[in-house]
Amino acid sequence: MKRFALPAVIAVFLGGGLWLSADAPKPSDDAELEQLRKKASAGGKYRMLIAQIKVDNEKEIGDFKDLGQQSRTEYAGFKDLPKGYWVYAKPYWYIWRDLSSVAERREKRAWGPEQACGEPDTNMAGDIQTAWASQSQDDQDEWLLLEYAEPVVPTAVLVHETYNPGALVRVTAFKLDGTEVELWKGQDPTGADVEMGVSEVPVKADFRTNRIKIYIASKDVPGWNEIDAVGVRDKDNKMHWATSAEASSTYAPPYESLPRTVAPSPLSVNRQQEMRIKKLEDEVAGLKAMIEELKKKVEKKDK
Ligand SMILES: [Ca+2]
Repeated sequence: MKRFALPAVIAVFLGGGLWLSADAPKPSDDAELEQLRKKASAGGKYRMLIAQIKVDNEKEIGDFKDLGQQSRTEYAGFKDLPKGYWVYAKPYWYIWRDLSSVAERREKRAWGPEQACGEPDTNMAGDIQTAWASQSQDDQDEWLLLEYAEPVVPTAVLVHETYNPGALVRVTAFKLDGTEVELWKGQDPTGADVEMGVSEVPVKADFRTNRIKIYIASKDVPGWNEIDAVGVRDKDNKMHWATSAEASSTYAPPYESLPRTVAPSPLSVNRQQEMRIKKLEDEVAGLKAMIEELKKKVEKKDK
């Protein structure tokens, strides 16, 4: 794991035999950056990278530091940082959402972003809990960030839309140095007039990525715009499915509010049923309001 420190030291010595001020090594290619990302995951201890910031000078810290969970939102000039597990692998701070050991034991919550992981498993259109749903139907635009096991050069992103499709407007990828790059922007290939669809977006990238972010114009397409899976096709035509996911919001309750269980307990099944009923009630309330409005319009016309 000292592979990075060593070339840097050699480079400094070769470069005139002087100790230069602790400038960060410049990871130049994807392979190096991937090694760095692996190192920053502390041997797979962490997963779901939610932020990566470059901070060259961490003299106190050295080349590597597993700092543990932090809730600070600002650091070294960066703002709005998410709460998570901080690991320094020079020259980046990586902020991870999950401890792998905890995440692996978790069951998928109904409509949680984790429902967008893995292969498609929602085989019909509808408000079905094996797909990700945002918290509200149309209150804000949404995004879904997918993490994949291995970085690949993507040639297409396939978004499986299973309820109120047609809201996909943008696809980006994160380079291994943390930069977000737009791969596609436009009108959803799946129209809002169909029940479900797979939006295949061809993309061109000259870098490897294991994090794809999709943007959903939820305000423009009425109802929950649910996503069942997001596949990435690589240049060898191989499909990859996400291993972790994070979203702008979710209809699922926070994990902290759920009973801690390894297998689904009757309690959590009840809770999921409660959530489902609550969601149906919300929809009914929305429909009632719509009917009332229509009634008023009709009455006005009659007058
Ligand atoms: Ca919507």
